[in-house]
Amino acid sequence: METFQAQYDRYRAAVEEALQGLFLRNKPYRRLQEAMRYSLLAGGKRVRPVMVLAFCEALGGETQGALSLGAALECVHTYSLIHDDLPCMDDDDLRRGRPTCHKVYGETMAVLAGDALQAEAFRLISIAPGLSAEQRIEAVHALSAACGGDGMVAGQVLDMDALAHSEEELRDLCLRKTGGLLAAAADLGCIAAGADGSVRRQAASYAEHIGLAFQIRDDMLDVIADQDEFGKPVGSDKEEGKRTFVDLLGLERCGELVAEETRLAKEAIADLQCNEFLLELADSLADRRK
Ligand code: GRG
Repeated sequence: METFQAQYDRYRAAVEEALQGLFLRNKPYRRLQEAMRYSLLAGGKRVRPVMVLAFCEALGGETQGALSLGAALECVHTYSLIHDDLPCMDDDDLRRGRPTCHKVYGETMAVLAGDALQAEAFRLISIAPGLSAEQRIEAVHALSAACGGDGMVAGQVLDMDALAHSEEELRDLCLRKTGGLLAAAADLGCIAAGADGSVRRQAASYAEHIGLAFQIRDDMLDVIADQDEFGKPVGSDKEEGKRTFVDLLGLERCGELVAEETRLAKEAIADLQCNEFLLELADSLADRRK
C-alpha cells in the first residue's frame, strides 16, 4: 500500500510538473514571466493543490482536471504571498528561504507578477481539461469567493488594520485570510470529482478546521521555529505589531487548540470513503515545522 509520504510526493511531483510548464513564452515582456516563475517555482509545500488532488482522488474523480484547478489555486496563493511581502504590506525580504519577489525584480514588477498570476489562475480554470463548462464555472465561483473581497483580501484588511481583538474576531480573520484558500482546495477537489452537496459540506467543514489549525500553528512557528527550516524570519509577527493567537492565548493553549481543530477536521470526514490520506494530512499539518 502507498504510504502517506509517497502519496504526498506523487501529488506534489504532478503539481510541480504542471507549474513548470506555465509562463514560458519568450516575449519582450519575458521579465514579467520570469518574476511569476521565480515565486511560483520557489518550492512551497504545495499543500493546497495536494488537497485538491487528494479530495478528487478520494471521491473517485479524474485527476487531470483537478491538476489544472490545483495549479490555478497555487497561482492565487503565490500572488497573495508576493503582494503580502511588499513594502506597503509586511515588507519582508525572505520567503520560502530566498529573497522575496520585489527584492529581486523590484516593487513594480512584483505587483504586476502578482496581478498576472491571479488572472492566469482563472484562465487555467476556464480551460481545465476533462471538466464540463458547469464544473469550470463552479470552480471559478469557489476560488473567486475564497480569494475576493469577503475572503482572503478581507482577511488581509482585518489583519493590516488590526481589527481583530477577541478570539472570535481572530478566528474570523483567519477563516478568511488562511482558511479561504484551504476551503477552496477542498471544494475544487470535490467539484473536479462531481461530488454532491452533502460531501462538499463535509469537505468544507474539514477545511475550515484545518484552516484554523494551520494558522494557529503558523503563529506558533513564528515564535518557536528554526528560521532556516521555516524559510522566513522568526518573530516577524511581533515586529509587525500583529495580533496573533499566541499573544491572545499563549503557546500552551494554542497547542491544545491545534489538536482540537485537527480532531474536528478529521471527524468531519470520518465517514468518507478512502479518507486515509486526508486524515493523515490533517495530522501532518498540525505537527509541521515549516
Ligand atoms: C496580499 C491579498 C493578499 C493576501 C495576503 C496569504 C496572505 C494573505 C498572507 C501571507 C502571510 C500569511 C502568514 C498567511 C497565512 C496563511 C499562510 C500560513 C500562508 C503560507 O502558506 P504555506 O505555509 O506556504 O502553505 P508555502 O510557502 O509552503 O506555500
